Amino acid sequence: MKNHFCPYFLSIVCFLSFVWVACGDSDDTSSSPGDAPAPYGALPSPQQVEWQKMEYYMFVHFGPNTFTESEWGTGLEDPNVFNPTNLDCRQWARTAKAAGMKAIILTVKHHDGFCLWPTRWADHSVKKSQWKNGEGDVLRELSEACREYGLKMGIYMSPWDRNNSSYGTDYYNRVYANSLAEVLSRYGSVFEIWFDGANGEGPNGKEQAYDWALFTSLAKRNQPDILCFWSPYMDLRWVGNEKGQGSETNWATYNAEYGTTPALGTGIEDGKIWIPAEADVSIRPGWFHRPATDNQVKSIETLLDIYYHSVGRNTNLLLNVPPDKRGMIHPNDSTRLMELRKILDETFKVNLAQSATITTSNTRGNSSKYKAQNLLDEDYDTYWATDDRQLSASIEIDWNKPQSFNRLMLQEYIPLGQRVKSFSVEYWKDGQWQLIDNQTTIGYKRILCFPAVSAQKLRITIKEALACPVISSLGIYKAPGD
Ligand code: FUL
Repeated sequence: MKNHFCPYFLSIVCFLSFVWVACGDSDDTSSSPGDAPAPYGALPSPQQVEWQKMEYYMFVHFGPNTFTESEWGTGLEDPNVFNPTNLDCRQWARTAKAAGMKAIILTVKHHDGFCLWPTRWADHSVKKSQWKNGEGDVLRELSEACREYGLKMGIYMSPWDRNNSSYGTDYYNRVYANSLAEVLSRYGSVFEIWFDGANGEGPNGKEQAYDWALFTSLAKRNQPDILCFWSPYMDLRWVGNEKGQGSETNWATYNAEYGTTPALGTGIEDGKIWIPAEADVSIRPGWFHRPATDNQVKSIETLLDIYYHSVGRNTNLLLNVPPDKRGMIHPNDSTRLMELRKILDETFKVNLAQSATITTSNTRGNSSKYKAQNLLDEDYDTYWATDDRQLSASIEIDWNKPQSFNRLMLQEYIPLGQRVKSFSVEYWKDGQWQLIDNQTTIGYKRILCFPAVSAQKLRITIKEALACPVISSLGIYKAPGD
C-alpha cells in the first residue's frame, strides 16, 4: 500500500505546486488590467487625505499678549487689557482667502488662560473684559467669517494654563475637557484641534498630568471629522521646528510615541500609523503682534523658501499672521501675503508637461486606466501606476523643441499609501542624460526647485519604491525671475 501511494501522492503534489506557481506568477506580473494596485502599509483616513489637500492655512495668535506685547502671559493680566478697538474677523478671513489659504486656526486660549469665548468653566475670559461690555465672543465672529468666506476653522487651545487655580490637579482635566466641549459644540465644524505641547507649572507649582484619552475622545465625539495635532493620540505631527522647514525625506507614516519625538521631520518609513507633518511658523518675529516688528515681516524670498520647504516637502504649512491691537491684520503682513500669492500663481499657472508627449517604461496591465496621461488631468483620483513587480520605472517627457523650466512637482496617490523611496530627474543635453537632482520621498506633494534648464527632454526615474509606484500628478513649471 505504502509503495503504491507514494508516487501517486507525489505526482498530485507536483501537479498542484505547478498550478500554484503558474497562478502566483501571473498574479505577480500584472494583475488583470482592471485591477487597481493594492493599498500598501499604513493608510490615511479620508479626513487626513482632505487635510493634506488643504496644504496652506493661517494661524492667528491673538489675546491679552497682543495688548501687553508679550509672548507668554503670566495669567495675572487684568482681563480689561483685552480690548480690540476694531475687531474684524471678516478682514482676517478675506485676507486668508485672497492669500490662497484654506483655513484659519485661532488661539482661543493661550498659556495665560484667557478665553476668547465666554466660557462657563473659567473666570478669565472675554466676559470679564471691557470689550463689548463683556458680551463679545471672538470665536463666534471668526466662525461666522470663515463660513462666509468658505474657509475651514481650527482651534488652538493651550492645555497649559497659568491662570486657572485648579491647574496641576485632576479637576483641571475636567475643566479643560468641558471647555473643549464648548468650543467644539457651539461654533460649527472644526477641522483641527491644536494641542500645544508646552507644559509648565501651574499656580500651585505643579505640572499637569493631562488626560489625553479624555480630551481626544471628547474632541472626536463632538466633531467626528476633527484631526488632533500633537498628543499621544495624534492624527498630525509637529514637524520639529518653528521655522516652517519640512524635511526632504518625509514619510507620512510614523509611530505615535508621544514625548520621545524621534524623526519628527522625516517620519518613519513603514511606520505603523499615518501621521503627516505640519509646519508652524510666524510671518514676523514672535507669535503675537507687536508694533516693533511691523517692519520685520518676512521677506518674499524667505516666504517662498518656507513654502517650498513645507508644502513642497509633503508638509502642510500653518503660517501665523497675528492681528494688532485693533484686531486687524496689519497691511505689511497682508501685502506680503498677496505678493507671495501672486508669485505662486504665476509659477504654477502653466504646466509645461501638458504640451509634451509623455511615455513611461511600464503601464499597469497595459491598461488605459493607468495611463501616463492621468498624470496631467488635474484629477487627483486618477493615476499612472505600474505592474506590481515593477518597483522602478521611468517617465519621459518630450516637447519636440527646447523648453525652459525650474520647478518639478510630483504627487503620489496617498489613499493607496506612500510608496516611493527614491527618484531622480534628468534632462537631455549633448546626446546624454544630465542629472538635475537625486531625491528620496514624494508623498502627497513634492516640489523640486532648481536653476532654470533649457531642454527638449526630461526624464523622471522612480528608482526604488516599497510597492509599485502610484503617481497622481506631474507638473513642470517655469517660475518667474529664476
Ligand atoms: C508654542 C507656544 O509656547 C508658543 O507661544 C506658540 O503658541 C507656538 C505655536 O507653540 O508651544
